[in-house]
Amino acid sequence: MLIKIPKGWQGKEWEVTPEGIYLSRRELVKTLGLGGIGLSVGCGLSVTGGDPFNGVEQFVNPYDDYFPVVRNDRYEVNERPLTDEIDATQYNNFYEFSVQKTAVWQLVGEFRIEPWTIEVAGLCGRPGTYDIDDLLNRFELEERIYRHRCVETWAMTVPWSGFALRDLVSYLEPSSDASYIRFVTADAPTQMPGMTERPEYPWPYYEGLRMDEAVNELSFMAAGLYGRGIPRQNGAPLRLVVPWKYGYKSIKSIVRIEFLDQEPATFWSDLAPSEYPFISNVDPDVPHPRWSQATETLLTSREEVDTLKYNGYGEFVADLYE
Ligand SMILES: Nc1nc2c(c(=O)[nH]1)N[C@H]1C(S)=C(S)[C@@H](COP(=O)(O)O)O[C@H]1N2
Ligand SMILES: [Mo]
Repeated sequence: MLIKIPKGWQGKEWEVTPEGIYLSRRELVKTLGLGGIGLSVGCGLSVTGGDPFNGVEQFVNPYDDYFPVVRNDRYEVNERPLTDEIDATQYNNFYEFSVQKTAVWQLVGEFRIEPWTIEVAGLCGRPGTYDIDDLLNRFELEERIYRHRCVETWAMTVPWSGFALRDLVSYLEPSSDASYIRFVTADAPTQMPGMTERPEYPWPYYEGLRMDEAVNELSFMAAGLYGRGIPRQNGAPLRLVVPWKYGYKSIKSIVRIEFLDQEPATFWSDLAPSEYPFISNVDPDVPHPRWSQATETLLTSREEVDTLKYNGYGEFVADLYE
C-alpha cells in the first residue's frame, strides 16, 4: 500500500486553519519514522525497523461481521462520484489523533474499540450502559450514500452503514421536555496522541442536535463505511452523520448520549462561537468569517463544485428551519 499524501493542496483554507500545519510528504515520512517513500507491505519491499505502519495494517475491525448491509436507495447521490475509499480513510479530521489530516490514519494504532459501551443519561426512560453489539443487533442496519461537507471546504461522497438515529432515540424514550441531544467522544489520551498535543482544547469532544433534528430521517449512526466496519480514523465503532450540517457536527467514536432540556455547548462553539454556531447548516450564501462557503473541492477528483444549500438535503430538512 502506498502512503498517499495529496499533493498540490497547499494554500487551501483547510491546510492553514485553524491551526493545521501542512507537512510535506518528506516531513511526514520523517515524523513517522518510515524512512522511505512508497513502502509496501507483503510484496517483498524491505522495511527496516519495527512496525512501520504502527499496527494499522494488521488491524482487524471487530465489527466487520455486521457488514455489508443492504443499501437504501432513497439516499442516492447522483450528481457527483463516490469518493475513493483510500481518500476517505486517509484524509481525516479527528483532532484527538492529530490536526494534520493525512496523519490521523497512521496514529490510530493504540486506539481500542472493543469492548465499547455507550452511556445514556438525562431526560429519558431508558438511561443506562449499552454495549455497542446490543445496539447493532437491535436496530435495522442499512447503507446510505451521503455527501459530507467539511466547513473547511473539502467534501466527499461515501457509503455509510448503520442505523437511523431516530430508531435509537425512540428506543431510549426521551421525555417530553427533552428538546436536545448531546453526544460525547471517547476520552482516551493515552490512545489518542492529539489530546496531549493540544491540552488547551476542551476535551473530550462534544456535540449536540435539537431533538427535531435528531429524529429527522437523515440523522444516522454509522458503524460501517464502504461495506466494512468503520475504520478508527473515521470514528469507530459508532459516529453520528448529519449530512446537511458542516462536518464537525458529525461527532466520532461516541461514548455518551444525553437528553437535555437546554441547548448544550459544543466543542467548536466553545472554541470560536462566531465561527461555529450550534446549528451550522451548510449554506453557500453564509461565508465563514475567514473564507467563502460558495464552492467546495471534492476529495479524489479535486473538482471544485458549487456548494448546495443544506448540502443538497433541503427536501428533507428545510422545513425544520422555517
Ligand atoms: N470526536 C471528533 N469528531 C469529529 C472530529 C474531531 O476532530 N473529533 N472532526 C469533525 C470534522 S471537522 C469532520 S469534517 C468530520 C470528518 O470525518 P471523516 O474524517 O470521517 O471524513 O469528523 C468530525 N467529527
Ligand atoms: Mo470538518
